[in-house]
Amino acid sequence: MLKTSEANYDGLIGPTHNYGGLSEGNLASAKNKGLIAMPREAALQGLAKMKRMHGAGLVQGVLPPQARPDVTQLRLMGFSGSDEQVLKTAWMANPLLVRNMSSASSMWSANAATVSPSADCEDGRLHFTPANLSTMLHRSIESEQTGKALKAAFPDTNKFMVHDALPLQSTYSDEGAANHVRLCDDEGKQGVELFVYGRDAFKHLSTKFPSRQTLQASHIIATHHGLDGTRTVFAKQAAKVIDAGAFHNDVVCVGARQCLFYHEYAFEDRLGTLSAIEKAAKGLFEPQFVEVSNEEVPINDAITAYLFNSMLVQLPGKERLTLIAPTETEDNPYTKAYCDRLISGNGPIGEIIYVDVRQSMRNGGGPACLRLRVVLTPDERVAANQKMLIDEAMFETLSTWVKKHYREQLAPDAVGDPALMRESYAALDELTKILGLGAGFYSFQR
Ligand code: SUG
Repeated sequence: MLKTSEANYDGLIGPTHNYGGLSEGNLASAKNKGLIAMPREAALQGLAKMKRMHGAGLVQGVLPPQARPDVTQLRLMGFSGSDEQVLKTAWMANPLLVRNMSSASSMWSANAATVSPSADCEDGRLHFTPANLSTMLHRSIESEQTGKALKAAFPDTNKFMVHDALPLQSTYSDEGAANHVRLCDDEGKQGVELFVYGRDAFKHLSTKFPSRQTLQASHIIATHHGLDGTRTVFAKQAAKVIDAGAFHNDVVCVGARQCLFYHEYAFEDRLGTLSAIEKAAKGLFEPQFVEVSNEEVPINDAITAYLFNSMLVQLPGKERLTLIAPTETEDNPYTKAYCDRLISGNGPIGEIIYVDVRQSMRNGGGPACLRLRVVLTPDERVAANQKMLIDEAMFETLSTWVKKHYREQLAPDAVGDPALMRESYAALDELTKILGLGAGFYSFQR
């Protein structure tokens, strides 16, 4: 019998995947700027992770890439003519703008939206708020299409509520589920939602690097979703970890079920945060805190090896949780030694699986960045768009599609090439049918 469980919706890596160095404060993006990217390999790595999760017994969904370059945006900037003319003239006038309009960044679906399971929401529906991603230009153009993709994946408005993104203004900066953790006894029961913000927009900035999530945005989302205030916690991310390169909370913290796994430096007020979680969970479950000290894993190693950007999952048939970590965590002596100790102990995490998502990692996107968690009751799962779920057959179809359409290599300047635009749009046009997205899903189809 089906039971309520957590599905992962991964962002399918798009054909313009490249290293543009567009994200200030994201150390990998800055370091790898200008490298030759491998879009085909990147997309296949992402699909291999999805297949593995499906094979391990989890519900696995997929969200389509967005159309890039985003010619609609370039038109708003004043460029006109055919799509090719728009791209050519924009590239001549302002290549950096075109680079921003060409990123495949919607692959990091942990930033697609904040999701609250129906068990937590007052109206009993599953709520989504697409993230406005207002801090980074190349990401600030994602939310409208994300909303459409979520509505295509979760069409029944009696069961699902897809809100509009918050206004595109810095007070409301929102980066979605990457700054949100849900803890619970069992996925189907009421849980505790933890919102981690980098700054209070009404106070002075305290970080050198951008803090992309505001307290104000988190408050509004919790209100829109109809969450119970006594079961909701707002915690400030430590300024020093943002400046060390943790541009989202999910670079230093991940949680699942009763377990919160985090670096000791993650929160500005560590003890206050833990006791607020304990208070919010009272009567529901006993939180289990797995804290990693800076002595065991120095913060800089935690960030470069992306230990906490792992998926923490409850695999069917396993007693303890499994950490799906990037291979970079295995390569780093501190994080590898820590992981070995972790699973030999008797805490809530009992197994580690390392996955290769190196192409995405070079842009600062680990296994957890690539997925949006959606808790689905059996009814909700049936109501979801079945064509956007991955099984063996869909994995084969999508792998064949990638091999047919994607370039093997891509230098950042290739995004000014109209041929790449034509290839990408042709690929996405075919994808609309594969995923049952409906005609006119992409603006170039309208
Ligand atoms: O927003 N990188 C993404 C990585 C997002 C990772 N997501 C989570 N941690 N949940 C970002 O910084 C780099 C693109 C470039 O430089 O070409 C980029 O957008």
